[in-house]
Amino acid sequence: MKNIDLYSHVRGESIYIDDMPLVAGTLHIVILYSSIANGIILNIDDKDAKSIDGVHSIIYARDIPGVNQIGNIFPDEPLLANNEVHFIGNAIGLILAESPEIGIHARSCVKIEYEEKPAVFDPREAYEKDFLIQPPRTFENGDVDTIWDSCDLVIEDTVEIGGQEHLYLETQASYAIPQEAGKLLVHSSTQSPTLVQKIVARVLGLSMNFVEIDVKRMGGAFGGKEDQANAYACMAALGSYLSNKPAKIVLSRHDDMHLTGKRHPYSVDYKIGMTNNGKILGYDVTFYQDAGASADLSTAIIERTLFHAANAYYIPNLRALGISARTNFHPHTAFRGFGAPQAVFTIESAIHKLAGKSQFTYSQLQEINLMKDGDETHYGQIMENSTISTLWNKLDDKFSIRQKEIEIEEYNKTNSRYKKGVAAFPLCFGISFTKIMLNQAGALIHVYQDGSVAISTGGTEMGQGLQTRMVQVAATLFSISYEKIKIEATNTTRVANTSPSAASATADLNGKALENAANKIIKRLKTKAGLILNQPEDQIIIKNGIVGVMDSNGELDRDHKTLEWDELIIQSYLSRIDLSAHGFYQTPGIHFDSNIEKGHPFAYYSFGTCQTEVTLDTLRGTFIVDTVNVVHDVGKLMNRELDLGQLEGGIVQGLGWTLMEELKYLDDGRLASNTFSAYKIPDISFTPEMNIDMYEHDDNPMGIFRSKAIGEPPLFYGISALFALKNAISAFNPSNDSTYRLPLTPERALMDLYRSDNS
Ligand code: LUZ
Ligand code: MOS
Repeated sequence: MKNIDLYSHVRGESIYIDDMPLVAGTLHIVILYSSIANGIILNIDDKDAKSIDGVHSIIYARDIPGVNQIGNIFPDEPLLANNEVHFIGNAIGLILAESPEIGIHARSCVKIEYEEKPAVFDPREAYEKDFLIQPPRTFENGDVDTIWDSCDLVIEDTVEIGGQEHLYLETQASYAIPQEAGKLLVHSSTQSPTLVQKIVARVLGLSMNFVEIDVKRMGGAFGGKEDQANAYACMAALGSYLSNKPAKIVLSRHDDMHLTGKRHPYSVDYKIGMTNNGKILGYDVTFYQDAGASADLSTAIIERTLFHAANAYYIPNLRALGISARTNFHPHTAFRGFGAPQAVFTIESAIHKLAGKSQFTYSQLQEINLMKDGDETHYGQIMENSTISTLWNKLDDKFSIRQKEIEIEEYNKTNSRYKKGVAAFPLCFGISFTKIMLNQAGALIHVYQDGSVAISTGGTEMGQGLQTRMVQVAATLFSISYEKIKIEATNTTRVANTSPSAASATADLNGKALENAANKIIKRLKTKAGLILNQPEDQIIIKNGIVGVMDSNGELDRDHKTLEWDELIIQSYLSRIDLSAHGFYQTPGIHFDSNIEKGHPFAYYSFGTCQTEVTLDTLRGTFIVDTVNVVHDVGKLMNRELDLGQLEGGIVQGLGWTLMEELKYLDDGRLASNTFSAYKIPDISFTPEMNIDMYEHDDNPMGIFRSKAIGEPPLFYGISALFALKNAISAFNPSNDSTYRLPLTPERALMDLYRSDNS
């Protein structure tokens, strides 16, 4: 099935918030924000700004009718500053103007005086000063402290990991429109409609049933709109509520880059030990997470870091400590992978470093330590249905892991200007929200009298194709044509209590809720059809829009009387049968006890392997990623085009994180890489050849139609490129012993090519 948005996307006809026709009287919001990283506001002089023609008003914290608090997990984030500011970009006031241009001009006329305070930009320093979001957490198994004596090789090192800007094509946006009797309709570019509803209601002092959130689609999100869309929806809602006019906010790219948090930078210490036969026995790792100025989702993200400390390996003695430290940066947030990429990069760095000090290659150590069914993870979940060894073997069969390394060694012997590098990589990623409570979803189906169908779920469309998949689910279950089904915008009045569209779990959760709703309607329809066809209802079958009786093979009996779908629907309607149903799903079997940090948090795991080859120009430090070869477990393939879209997009986004995208801040904490020219993301000419092999099987009942989650896992493949590049650098400069640091940009590669020590 093709993406249902294909034609409107290509023709530029798809509607995003900034494309919506303006309601008369709409005011435009421009945010007044802090230009210092930490301090107290002494005075705001906005007289000149207010006197500008077309400026309606300027709103501050004191004008908020409800609670000035947008923090969800922790209440530590005011919507608008109460005297204090904690990062550059901290919102102070909202300028309501007749056009965005007038608002921007007015902003330049406001003078703010501050008393500056020292700021902290380093999570280790924040930890020393006890600036913590929550007490550190430890996940542990075995006995790490005593295992080192049993190891033949023990190393310790530090890893530095950079953040990543989401760069969704559509910036943060919201449009609030007053309704009658005090109700408010808020269009929001959010992954989390219910969270936005809850926080808007809190800020305005309304109950949730006075706030309707509507999400047609987002122009990309990548985690950046899981929590951070809240603020902008609240701003539009507040502007609208106080002015009693429609109010709209669409961030400029520049404001979006300054105000919104990124993927979390981490600084990590580890110790790892193995035996002479390559078995890793112990791993002790401490993650210092740079959370930024408020909690946002940082605690959930560090939790996922701890879960993924061992990636796809079995390590019998492991201790992972997670420190979420408060700094004076924009609050960092969810980003595809949600803390797991930092964990996976760290364990891969440790294994790569071990390989360099032993007689094994990196890929040999990876293979020796792969997890097997029956292994217990450090958080207590027993591995089952693992395909990781199968995938590794398939990668080897198809792309010859060791042989490729030997070919590249040969190439490097005879080439000096260009050096090549290759690295293989296994991935294990847990599927489910780590907060058990979030693993629920609802759906709503209406079948209309003419046989057409409207479906709604709590999932949101961000370009990933969720809506297409949901139509496919309904069409398959009813066995009618896709054209008969229309999917509605996600709206809190149709489906309530939605979980964020996140954690790669959206199609599973909402698809299964939809399945639950569809089955209720199908059951009623079969009862009616049984009466019409004069057969027991369990003998009725609906197949490709035809309703009839099953033959001995369970197929439609062509010799028996049949009727069309549309005819069954109208007959059911005339018999006063309910043609609507609500469906619900909660993931069964998952649990976690955070007192002992053990449980079974994941419904299943996503597995995959890849092999990446790079070519490095040793004169310039520039490189190309030649190929990324992938063998990925997709379960029972449901939609090849959509899965391929996620695989290719994820790989390229992962490569951007590891090799190109570098966030640069000035000494005062100001983001310097605040434009597309200063912050480089992969473009089409950077995109490597990708050979993607989808490994298909039938063994995943926890996925929708036995498929497997595909949203986040492919991003991790970008990690292998960094090790391939490191190998290419070492082929030229064997004495290079530089820090494991991400991203490894051309600039850094050049320095590593000509460095002579660990400087
Ligand atoms: N969001 C969330 C996520 O709230 N919980 C999670 O476990 C998660 N995992 C991945 C991505 N987003
Ligand atoms: Mo996400 S990082 O699945 O919003």
